[in-house]
Amino acid sequence: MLQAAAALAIEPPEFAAEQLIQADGSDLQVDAYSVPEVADWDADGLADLIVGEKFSTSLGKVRIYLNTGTAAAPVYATSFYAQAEGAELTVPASGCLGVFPQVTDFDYDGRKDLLLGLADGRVQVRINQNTDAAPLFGPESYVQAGLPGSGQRQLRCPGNPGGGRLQQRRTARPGTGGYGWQGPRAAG
Ligand SMILES: [Ca+2]
Ligand SMILES: [Ca+2]
Repeated sequence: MLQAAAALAIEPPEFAAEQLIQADGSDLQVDAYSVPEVADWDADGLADLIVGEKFSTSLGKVRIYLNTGTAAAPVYATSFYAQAEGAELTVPASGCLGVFPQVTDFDYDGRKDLLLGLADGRVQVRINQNTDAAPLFGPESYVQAGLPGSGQRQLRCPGNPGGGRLQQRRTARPGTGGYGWQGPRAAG
């Protein structure tokens, strides 16, 4: 009862006046429909900005703004685009979404990968085929939903023999309290 009362007494957060993030000396602005995420892209200990954009009527791209300042006072340089298979990574865009990027180690190999939310509702996976500090991504695959509660999922990898379907099982990550996926990787 006392805990419930204490929870009700929590004050809502108050925010300072808005400010626009600066990059290379001016307001950071992508082509359209920015979708930002904060992640340490180059593994130097400083959080960087990863921004999805609608590049054109039918294409979405992912821009990277490296932090050249400090953790407490980030300074962002000019951007570059995430690369996949030797070119700029692009996804199909539509309406008000270019791409919704999420940086995560999807195959749990210690190197960051990209999960990309698409305008058509699918979730694309791009596995990092280079180092964690200089990510370069392989071909696309898509998250497959398994049976509800089964703890299993299928990944579709177009270039993989045998129909391109790979099965992974959800397992506990020792010592982390979290979960990961074990089994064949989508690409690599
Ligand atoms: Ca960084
Ligand atoms: Ca990985």
